[in-house]
Amino acid sequence: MKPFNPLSSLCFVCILLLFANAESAKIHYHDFVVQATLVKRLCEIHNIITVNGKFPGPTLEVNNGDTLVVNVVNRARYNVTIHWHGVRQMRTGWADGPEFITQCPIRPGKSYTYRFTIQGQEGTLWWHAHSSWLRATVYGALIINPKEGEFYPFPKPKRETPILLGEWWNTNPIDVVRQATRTGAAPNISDAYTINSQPGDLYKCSSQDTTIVHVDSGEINLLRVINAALNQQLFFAVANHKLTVVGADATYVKPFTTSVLMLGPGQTTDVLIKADQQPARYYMAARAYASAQGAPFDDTTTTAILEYNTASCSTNCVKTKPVFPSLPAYNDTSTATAFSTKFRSPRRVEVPKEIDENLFFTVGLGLENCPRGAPSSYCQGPSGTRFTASMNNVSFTLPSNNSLLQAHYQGISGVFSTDFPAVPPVKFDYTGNVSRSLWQPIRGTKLYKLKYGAKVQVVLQGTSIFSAENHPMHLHGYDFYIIAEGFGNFNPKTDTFKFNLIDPPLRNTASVPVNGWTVIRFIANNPGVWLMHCHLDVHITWGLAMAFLVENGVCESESLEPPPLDLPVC
Ligand SMILES: *[C@@H]1O[C@H](CO)[C@@H](O)[C@H](O)[C@H]1NC(C)=O
Ligand SMILES: *[C@@H]1O[C@H](CO)[C@@H](O)[C@H](O)[C@H]1NC(C)=O
Ligand SMILES: *[C@@H]1O[C@H](CO)[C@@H](O)[C@H](O)[C@H]1NC(C)=O
Ligand SMILES: *[C@@H]1O[C@H](CO)[C@@H](O)[C@H](O)[C@H]1NC(C)=O
Ligand SMILES: *[C@@H]1O[C@H](CO)[C@@H](O)[C@H](O)[C@H]1NC(C)=O
Ligand SMILES: *[C@@H]1O[C@H](CO)[C@@H](O)[C@H](O)[C@H]1NC(C)=O
Ligand SMILES: [Cu+2]
Repeated sequence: MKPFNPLSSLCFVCILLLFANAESAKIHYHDFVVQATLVKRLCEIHNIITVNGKFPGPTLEVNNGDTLVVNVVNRARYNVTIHWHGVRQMRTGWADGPEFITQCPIRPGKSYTYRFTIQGQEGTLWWHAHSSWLRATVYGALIINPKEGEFYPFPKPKRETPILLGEWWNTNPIDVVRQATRTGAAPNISDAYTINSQPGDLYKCSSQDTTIVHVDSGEINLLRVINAALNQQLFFAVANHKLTVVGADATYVKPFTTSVLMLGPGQTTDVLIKADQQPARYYMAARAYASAQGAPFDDTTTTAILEYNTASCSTNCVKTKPVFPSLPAYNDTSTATAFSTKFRSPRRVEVPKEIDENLFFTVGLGLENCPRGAPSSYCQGPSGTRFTASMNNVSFTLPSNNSLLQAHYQGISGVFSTDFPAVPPVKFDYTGNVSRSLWQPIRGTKLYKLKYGAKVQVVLQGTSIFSAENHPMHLHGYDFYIIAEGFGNFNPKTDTFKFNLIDPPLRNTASVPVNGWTVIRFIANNPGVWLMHCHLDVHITWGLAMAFLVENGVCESESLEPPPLDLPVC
């Protein structure tokens, strides 16, 4: 670490910033005990991993500017870490959570306290385990209200309801991913989707426990919809009711009305729903947006019930059958696109204009040839291969004896390299019929280094290697502007004109269209090591990830904080 000189004039401004904005902020203390818990779903009892025995896990509610101190105690038999999805974690990368990226895992019997402050974010985020596939059951909502004395940019709704969309396996999800890693085949698809952890009426043994959202006629409810599913983009709709989108990923958006939402895993969408229909019972339902042609997927539908209070009855009365919403076809890419291109910031925003780092990353699947001498049981992918995935032809491998952030901070070499390519090593027709000779990426733990304050543009280009599909790309430690998206190969000559540099939406997870591309921009003003990855856990398992190493700026307020004393070691 360079010595910090507070007298340097550059740092003067930083210090002022450091002490501004401290007044009404609160500190919230929580204990998260990660533990095995018996739950019954789909007629079977399973021992799942939860936080505090709750499924979904506890909802955290704070105000913008508050600090969270969460002591995570691991009483489960797996390594675990918790990620605070979408929280900027300014200078507090140690609290971000992805295992072997910003920390070593919390081993069974151990604990770690995450400390971080919410700065300038309002709306809905969530938290989830970020080790192996534990997030299948270890997740919950993180609600950020405006600062005290400040208000939503829309009339305060009468009620607010978190709607967590999840995915359920009739078996241990850790066994599912371990089997896939052992065989190289695609992991088993799930058995159900869930709303607030309940599959709902359309599944066996589930009607009793269907999630019910009560409303009074005429009132407005704010639904905070979170896609916590492991491997599936989901459409969501409520019968007979329009939804007014007012926020996403904890930023406000220019309100627009729609009858259906599409969320990739990791994304949140805040919608206002007015109880302006006949008092009755209406289904809210979610099911797959499955963009990959021919790939198997869970085609079941989860439901909850929006129940007008005058239409509810407690005993001795027959409940009317709820009205069912119309949902798009599983492969309805036009509806998904029409929805995602409606997002705008509420007003003009400062999008970085002069770009310092013009990056082009391909994202997609691949197949790895069976290593010489490996048993066929190890190569159960298509034609005796193993599934893989990559960005710019690098399939990301996690270190196993250190975290990237610790290795960076302590200057330990041999854990990662900083030669992640700025552009694909080979240019080809990304969305065409790609030659088989290009399908096998290399493996590596490669980071891309960014100077503090660099203005970054990344074109995320989907490939059609093996099969094209929509990838929900998530960047840790940042929100980014989504300035354009489109189909086919990105063409800088013709597509640059489509850039929205006026009022693009600010998000932490972008759905890269199937056979298409998305362009994002951000300023690298948060030092640390930040994972960028597909939020389909099946794809991150195969290596669809990379990480940025953002250097410190000149003064303390632009530098990564020192690690907490209880940071787990490997
Ligand atoms: C995955 O599915 C196959 C076929 O149905 C089954 O034999 C196997 O046990 C499943 N794996 C796990 C981990 O449940
Ligand atoms: C969607 O699937 C249906 C049948 O499953 C098929 O007829 C249709 O062509 C598909 N549409 C697209 C855009 O792939
Ligand atoms: C840590 O792992 C890396 C590669 O995974 C290896 O090169 C390095 O020698 C290991 N370091 C120690 C201390 O085991
Ligand atoms: C794709 O290209 C290969 C040769 O590179 C050819 O054998 C195959 O028929 C092509 N497939 C399609 C659908 O055009
Ligand atoms: C990825 O790298 C491997 C190994 O060099 C090469 O065989 C393959 O063609 C490359 N694919 C692409 C898309 O660059
Ligand atoms: C648990 O974490 C330790 C590092 O702290 C690692 O060595 C070990 O391989 C991990 N176990 C599993 C099952 O990933
Ligand atoms: Cu993906």
